[in-house]
Amino acid sequence: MTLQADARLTRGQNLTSIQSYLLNEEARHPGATGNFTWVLSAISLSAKFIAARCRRAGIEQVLGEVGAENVQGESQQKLDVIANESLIRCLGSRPAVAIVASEENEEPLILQEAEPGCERPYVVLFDPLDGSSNLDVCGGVGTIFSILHHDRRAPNAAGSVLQAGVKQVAAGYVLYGPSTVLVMTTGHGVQMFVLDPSIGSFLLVNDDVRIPDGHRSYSVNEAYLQSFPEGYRNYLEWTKHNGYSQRYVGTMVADVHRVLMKGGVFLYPPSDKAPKGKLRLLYEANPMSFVMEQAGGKAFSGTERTMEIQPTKIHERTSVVMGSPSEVDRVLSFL
Ligand code: P6P
Repeated sequence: MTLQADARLTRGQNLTSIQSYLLNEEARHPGATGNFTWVLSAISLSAKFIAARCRRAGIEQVLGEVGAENVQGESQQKLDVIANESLIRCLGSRPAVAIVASEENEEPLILQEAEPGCERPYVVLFDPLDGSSNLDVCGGVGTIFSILHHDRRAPNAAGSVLQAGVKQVAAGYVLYGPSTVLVMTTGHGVQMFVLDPSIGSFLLVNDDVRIPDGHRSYSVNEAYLQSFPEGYRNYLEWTKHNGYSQRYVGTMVADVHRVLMKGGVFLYPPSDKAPKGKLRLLYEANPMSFVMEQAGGKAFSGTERTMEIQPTKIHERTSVVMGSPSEVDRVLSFL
């Protein structure tokens, strides 16, 4: 056998893991310290752990509620807690992560005072298990993450967390469905990876995800239709006479991923039950908006671009309209 690799034996095997992708990207930035790569690899490691636990949820006694409520007043699922702890532990082991903020924690956690040597430590915000109430019915659930630079001038941890979405240096999500998909952006387009459980690696399947335009489909919980503001009701009435389909899982990651793959629009308007909208600005709307915009889509909260909203509270909520540019424009025209 000659020494050079005999490609015939591995032809067609995808061997671009998320680690090799990130290291290649890092090599393209001469000043890179590797800290950013470490943070993303921590998220990837935690995602593999969460995926494994979700796969066995019905076997291990981790379904159901823990009997406690989270800061949102929502009953915590056991896997919410497991996912949250895995992310905190994986990120906590990285010197470059100064602060984490989670849907499951009232206040941000200061993992370590930023080491003097670490010139640009990061803040990582996440929803550890979005849509976890779907777990008991084997529905798609997800992890959403957003990465910011730690703002040392901020008076406290919360101050460093409260940055507008345009300040994100990276964002993405993991969808735990029939396969486990990790979609991310660092501001240079959108990359998609799929977990190959046989080798335990996320493999690159698309290095430039673009949202299709022109697909007549919308995703909203129409049970609240009567309490939506008039503009949204008029748009949804219009769709009924113009050949639209409707899809809704009830997990933002699953619904938005379908819109990213197929086109259309995802809506969570204000309602009587959620006057500002239900979704959280910092660790749901902003990261998903970053991905959507980087894939050629649009993301608004009412008539305001979501990523330009200046947050005032960690768990503040917002309404959401995101998807194909022409469909978002159509919704906005009704608002
Ligand atoms: P509703 C899940 O609880 C979640 O936070 C998002 O993942 C999802 O888009 C939304 O709430 C679903 O809310 O009111 O339709 O059940």
